[in-house]
Amino acid sequence: MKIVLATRNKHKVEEIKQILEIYLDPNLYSQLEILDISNFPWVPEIEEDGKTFAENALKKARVIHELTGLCSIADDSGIEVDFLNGEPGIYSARYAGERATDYENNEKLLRLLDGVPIEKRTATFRCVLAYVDGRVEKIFEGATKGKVIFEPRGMGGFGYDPLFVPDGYELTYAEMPKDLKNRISHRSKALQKFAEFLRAHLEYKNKF
Ligand code: ITT
Repeated sequence: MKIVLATRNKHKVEEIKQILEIYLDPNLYSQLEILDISNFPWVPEIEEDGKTFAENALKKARVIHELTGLCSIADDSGIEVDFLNGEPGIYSARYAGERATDYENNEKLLRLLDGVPIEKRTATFRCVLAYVDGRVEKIFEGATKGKVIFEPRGMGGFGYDPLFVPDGYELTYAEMPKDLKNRISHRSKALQKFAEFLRAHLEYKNKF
């Protein structure tokens, strides 16, 4: 079975593959051929003009399914900071501007939280996955709560990882071993639900 990940973010591609390997049994995982947009270089940029993670994820998955004819999964994700009324949220990738780097986005977030004490720096990382195969459209969500610390720590991961300490841990996402982030993250929780769906979906398809 071929699945196209509707993302241009290499870090997401890597994490999604690693997490699916955790949640799918080896036999099922080996039946999947996981592709991404880099396998289809002619696919144009997809504008994210939705008002929610779910709208954006569905749009990305639908466009990629229509253009490739294959099953598609899209991931729309970001961090919601309570003190900033949920910002950057769906604008996480472009918080400091259209082509902003992770460094610039992190700088902006720290600037806006300057002087805010740790107990008020609560945040939620959210991931919404959309699966589209032409007959079925499904949404899977995952969220992980934590805090935004005062300065970046750690070299792993991407995006806001160096600033986020999940509840119950001392390390940032960027300081953790990859497989720990992949077991507790917002993306992991959404993909665990997707893996359950896929297992049931394939069992049903194999019966007929
Ligand atoms: P695609 O749309 O091509 O998938 P993107 O990076 O633009 O790539 P989003 O629009 O979903 O994806 O924006 C997600 C942003 O949220 C991402 O660029 C990071 O800044 C942040 N983010 C999401 N998940 C993250 C994670 O696990 N760790 C750190 N930052 C994350």
